[in-house]
Amino acid sequence: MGDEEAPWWRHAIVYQIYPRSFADSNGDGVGDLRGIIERVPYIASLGVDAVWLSPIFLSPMADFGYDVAGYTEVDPLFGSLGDFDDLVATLHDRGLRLLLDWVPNHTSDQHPWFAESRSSLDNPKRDWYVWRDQQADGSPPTNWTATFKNVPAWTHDALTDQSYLHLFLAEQPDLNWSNPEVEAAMHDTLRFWLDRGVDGFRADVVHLIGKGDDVEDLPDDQAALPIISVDRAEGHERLRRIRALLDTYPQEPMMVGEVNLFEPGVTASYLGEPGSDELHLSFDFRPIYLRWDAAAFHDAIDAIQREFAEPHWPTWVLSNHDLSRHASRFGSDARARACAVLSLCMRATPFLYAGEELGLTDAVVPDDRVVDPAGRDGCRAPIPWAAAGTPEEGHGWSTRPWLPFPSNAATNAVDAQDGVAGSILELYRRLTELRRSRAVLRVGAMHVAPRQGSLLRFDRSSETDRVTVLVNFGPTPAAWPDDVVGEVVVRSGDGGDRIVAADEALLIDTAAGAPD
Ligand code: TEU
Repeated sequence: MGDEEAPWWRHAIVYQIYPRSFADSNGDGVGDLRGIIERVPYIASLGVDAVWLSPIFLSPMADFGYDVAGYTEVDPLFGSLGDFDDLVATLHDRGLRLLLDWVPNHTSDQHPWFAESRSSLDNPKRDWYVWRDQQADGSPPTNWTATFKNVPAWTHDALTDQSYLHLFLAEQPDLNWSNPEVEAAMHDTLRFWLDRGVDGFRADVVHLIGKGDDVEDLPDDQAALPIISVDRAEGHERLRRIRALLDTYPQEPMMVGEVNLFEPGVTASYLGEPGSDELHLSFDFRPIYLRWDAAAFHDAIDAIQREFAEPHWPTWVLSNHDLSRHASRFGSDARARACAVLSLCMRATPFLYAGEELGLTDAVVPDDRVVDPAGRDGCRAPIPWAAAGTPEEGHGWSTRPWLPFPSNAATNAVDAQDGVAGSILELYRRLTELRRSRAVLRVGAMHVAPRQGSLLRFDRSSETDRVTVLVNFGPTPAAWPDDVVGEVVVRSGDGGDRIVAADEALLIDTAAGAPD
């Protein structure tokens, strides 16, 4: 697909903000929408194109917003609908798009729909959720286990002596997507935000909407974690109807789905046929589970590029709010810097998790500060805007925030890196600027070279331009392959002439040496 015709989301770099931890405008120790508005100049300075906000909706926060009690209300912790409108306007003024996090599989148990559903066997909304009798021996209706706490995915409710399904916490009852009223109500929630000008959605565990009230026992290995097993034809039909709704809006809304499935080709299948009737983009999480190893990266990248070949288009993500940050997983600044080159030169829409541009590591969270039921607090630590502070306080936050700061907050704070040559922040800015100015990095074809020891190599090419990326995953320097002829545009480390240092990545301009 030529550069000009490519839709915006193929060109975009998306920046994920975890609102609780980004910036706090009212001094309650929790980030909010006004805080984000104040930092829009910073976001724009990163050279990203769109912001994805983790959920900001009314929520009792059992899962920090992924338990929604009102899909069309902003939680007062984050601000008001007026603040939201201001955020949209402020971002749009800068040419930045906004994606919201839509949570279609489950609501909060405090959602009025669930309150009604739970109230009696014959309530009109009873069938909006999945209710079943216990088995004769008192055991849960099926063998499914919930994510997070290793408990049954069913909770018994004494009021009506039935159990309801929840693939996550008991506070997150699953909606019954077999019920057309549920589907219609959820479509309305999309319309509400699209009418207010949002540019799209990240759809939480969206493959799970293929499930409705058709729940039966699963083989033991699948029952242990049903969220990575549910892959049903109905999900595709329901996504086609969502896509048809999105396509009626002039802002070309984009939906990127969290598809937590791992069989080869399955995440791409949620883009539909021929790449235009289901999700626009689908997360593929194979990269976030890789160890620092050339062969592992090679094979994952190669598989993703093949499975998401035209007319599909892949995403690329190394960190998010659900698992240890990649600077911590890979364990060194050099590797985090190499990842910046890798991520921003990939044929994919890169999703950056706020703070990765600072090289942030996870926070060390003492037992008495743990708040997440699934142990994910470390990667959700607040952004350090200023170097001055302790693990608990300061760093540009007026009040002690809800979680301690990342372990490298002082050295890697925004004000310690802003404008500082050689900082990882400036490396990210240089790379986003290059991706913007050099179309081959955004939409050029990608060829992944065969495995070559510790060196990963891929080439991006168009009719008029060509670049090569080399990443050395090994502990010792590696030589450039002989046939790579060109000049280094960006290097993440300090290797020498025709040398890639250990844990270093290079972007090389090979256009001059490209064969005609
Ligand atoms: O995550 C789905 C999911 O599969 C993760 O829960 C993952 O398995 C886990 O975090 C690994 O530790 C989405 C959201 O990203 C997550 O934050 C929510 O908690 C979850 O859905 C429920 O809405």
